[in-house]
Amino acid sequence: MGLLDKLESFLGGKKKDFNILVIGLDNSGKSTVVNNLKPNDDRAININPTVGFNSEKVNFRNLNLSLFDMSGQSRYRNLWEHYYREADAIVFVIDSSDRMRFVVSNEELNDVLNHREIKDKKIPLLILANKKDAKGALNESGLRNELEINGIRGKQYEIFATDGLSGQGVNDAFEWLANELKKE
Ligand SMILES: Nc1nc2c(ncn2[C@@H]2O[C@H](COP(=O)(O)OP(=O)(O)OP(=O)(O)O)[C@@H](O)[C@H]2O)c(=O)[nH]1
Ligand SMILES: [Mg+2]
Repeated sequence: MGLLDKLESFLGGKKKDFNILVIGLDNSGKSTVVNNLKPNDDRAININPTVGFNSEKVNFRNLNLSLFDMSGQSRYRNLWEHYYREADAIVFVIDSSDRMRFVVSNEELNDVLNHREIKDKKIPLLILANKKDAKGALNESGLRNELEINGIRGKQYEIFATDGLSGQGVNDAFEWLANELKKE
């Protein structure tokens, strides 16, 4: 803990515990990204499609993040909304090489943003254009053009291209998120 953080917590400090909801279509790489945020020794070697959800606690830039890594399979997507009320941030993961499903992904994102529990909540939204290493992947500005984000209403959002396997871009993305959370 840095001196400033110590001083902050001594003074009654700022909130440090945050619930992060990690959502997006199945196979977009949510669990892989979450795994990459863990210390080397704690990382899983194999990642299977998530059943229901998994929760993981990660310390990032002195923040205690509880990551709710939801399953993206259609039959489990109705679970997402049960976590909207408690969410301090949303991470929406898109497979940037899965052009066939951009439309579905976009629809799901807009459904989340227009949900009654989310639409007036001023929480940060981090969009990951994941699998940037994969053949045919759109880069972050390509995805920005492709996405039609409606109902963002006062939320801060940013798009980062990531490779969940190597971790490229993941740190920068969560750095942005941590800074947004620290503003709260
Ligand atoms: N090339 C490449 N493959 C990735 C990347 N991220 C994840 N994958 C692969 O994509 C597949 C799905 O990854 P998961 O992390 O299980 O995806 P998920 O979004 O958690 O899927 P569900 O739990 O079913 O919703 C796995 O085979 C991963 O190895 C990436 O950045 N690049
Ligand atoms: Mg998963």
